[in-house]
Amino acid sequence: MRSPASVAVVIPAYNEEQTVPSVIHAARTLTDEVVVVSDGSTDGTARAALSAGARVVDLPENAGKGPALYAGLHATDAQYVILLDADLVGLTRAHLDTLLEPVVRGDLDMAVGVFEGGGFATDFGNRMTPHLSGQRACRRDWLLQVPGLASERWPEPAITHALKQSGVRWDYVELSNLRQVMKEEKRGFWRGVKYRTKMYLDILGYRRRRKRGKAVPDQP
Ligand SMILES: Nc1nc2c(ncn2[C@@H]2O[C@H](COP(=O)(O)OP(=O)(O)OP(=O)(O)O)[C@@H](O)[C@H]2O)c(=O)[nH]1
Ligand SMILES: [Mg+2]
Repeated sequence: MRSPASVAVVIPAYNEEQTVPSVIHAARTLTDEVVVVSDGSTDGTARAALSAGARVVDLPENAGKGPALYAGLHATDAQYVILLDADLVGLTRAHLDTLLEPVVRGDLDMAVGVFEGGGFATDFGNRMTPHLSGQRACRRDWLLQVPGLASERWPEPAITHALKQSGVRWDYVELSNLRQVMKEEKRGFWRGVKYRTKMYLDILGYRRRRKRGKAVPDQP
């Protein structure tokens, strides 16, 4: 049985036409409320997401994962949200339950998914930087008040900071036999390396932006 629309799955997707359909199909085994946000994708991401049964927020300009998430959270009124990356391979309903159940039970305010047994490269990457995981479940209203969410291109450092500051209960949960397509595979080796370098530089700059007051609370 499907759960009511108190749970939405929000998927930021930038040029992910290859993998987003299967992520949506798995998400729709849990809820009809599956929101994909594409901002300026130049491939068929929005069309593929629509065909796979998602609600699509298609923004004209690329602004980053954080602004996309923020727009997606406003496109639903569900109480709980599961955040997923669009490049997952092997996603099943069991992974969604693993993320959501501790939150709905009230044991955690946020569950953060880490890959286990999905392949050396992605397991290793995820184990090195589990705090950057895109797989999470929490209450939608908590996430919406995270300072910087709407303005940070890569929102995970802002979320991590908010988790520490607010003292909410969070923990990692294992997502077995799940992996993602790495940037070097998606974009080609050198473009992938370039994109990855830019991502890490942006993430490393978060603390400085926050201290300068540039990662500020967001207005709806
Ligand atoms: N809407 C939107 N989504 C984005 C943007 N940048 C990244 N994403 C999505 O955010 C998710 C994570 O991005 P990736 O580029 O795969 O980053 P990652 O998984 O942390 O990086 P690697 O492990 O290094 O490949 C994917 O679903 C992307 O499509 C963006 O600018 N806009
Ligand atoms: Mg990825």
